[in-house]
Amino acid sequence: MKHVKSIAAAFLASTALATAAAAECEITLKSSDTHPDGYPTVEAVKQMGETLKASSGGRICVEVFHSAQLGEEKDTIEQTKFGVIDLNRVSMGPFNNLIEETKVVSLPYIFRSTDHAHRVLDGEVGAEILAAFEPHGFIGLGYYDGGSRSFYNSQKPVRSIDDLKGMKVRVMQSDVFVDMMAALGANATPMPYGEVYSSIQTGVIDGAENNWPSYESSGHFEVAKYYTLDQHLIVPEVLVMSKVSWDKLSPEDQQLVRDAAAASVPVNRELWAAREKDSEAKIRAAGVEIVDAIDKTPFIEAMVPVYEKHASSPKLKSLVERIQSVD
Ligand code: GTR
Repeated sequence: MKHVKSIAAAFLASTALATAAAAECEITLKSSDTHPDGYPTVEAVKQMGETLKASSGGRICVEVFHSAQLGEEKDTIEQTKFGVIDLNRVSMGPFNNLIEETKVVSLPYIFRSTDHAHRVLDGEVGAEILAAFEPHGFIGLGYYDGGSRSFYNSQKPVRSIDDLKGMKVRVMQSDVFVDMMAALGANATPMPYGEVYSSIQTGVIDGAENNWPSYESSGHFEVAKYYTLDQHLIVPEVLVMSKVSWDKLSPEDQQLVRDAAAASVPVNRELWAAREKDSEAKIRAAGVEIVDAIDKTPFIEAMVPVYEKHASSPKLKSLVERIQSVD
């Protein structure tokens, strides 16, 4: 945290100078995030904005609209494609049906750990997947942390795959996750994040799946009190820019945007690590029944058909193999 504070202080100091030099922003980039203010992704994009404002001499600013003020992720992705929204911080999940390369980093158990994910995303495969956004109207600027996602529900502790059978579980709007649930014998209900709380509360669904910070900040832990740490997904978060907005910038300003985004990645990682611990502590103290020790092997084995269906083309298969071969 100390490191984060010092980075933040440096940003603020440089921004103060920039603000004095230039009275107002010539370009304001509108940025969307589903999470509330203070969440690590929201704060990282704000920091990116501070960096950009400073490096552009106060000309380029970022305004972050948190808490899904601009809409649910799938809708904001469309608006970003059309340049109505300039920047968007979303999960890779809702991109899966649009950009096939994003499926590879959304496959269950593709990453062995967060460290493995960092090594892959910081390397060649990560760069290739970011580059794959461009033909679809987006500029991939960087990856943020999304921890690992596990199942929670309102009915009973899940100790094995059998306990999931027949459960109605919300997933992000991606065919990969629908098939993941089918492979586990459960019924997937794809729906926007903002509808999950009331859907659990009213019994429309039995549960959902997410990481500690989202499970906590969304309040889902209040209505779904059984959490099983099966860690089936480590789905990266991604920061993208609309190609429409990007093309309006000079090459020099485009570089400033890229650099500012890159500088926000380590800030996000530090904030994430701290928030993950805080959220876990809060949830454990709230009386949630947590299944810590679960044998993941049957879950991993059940995912074979998901890989066969979603990563069988030579291109995607080779990306999977390259990810697996990263130490
Ligand atoms: C969160 C992620 C969000 C959103 C959400 C969801 O972990 O940060 O971008 O994808 O999950 O489940 O919809």
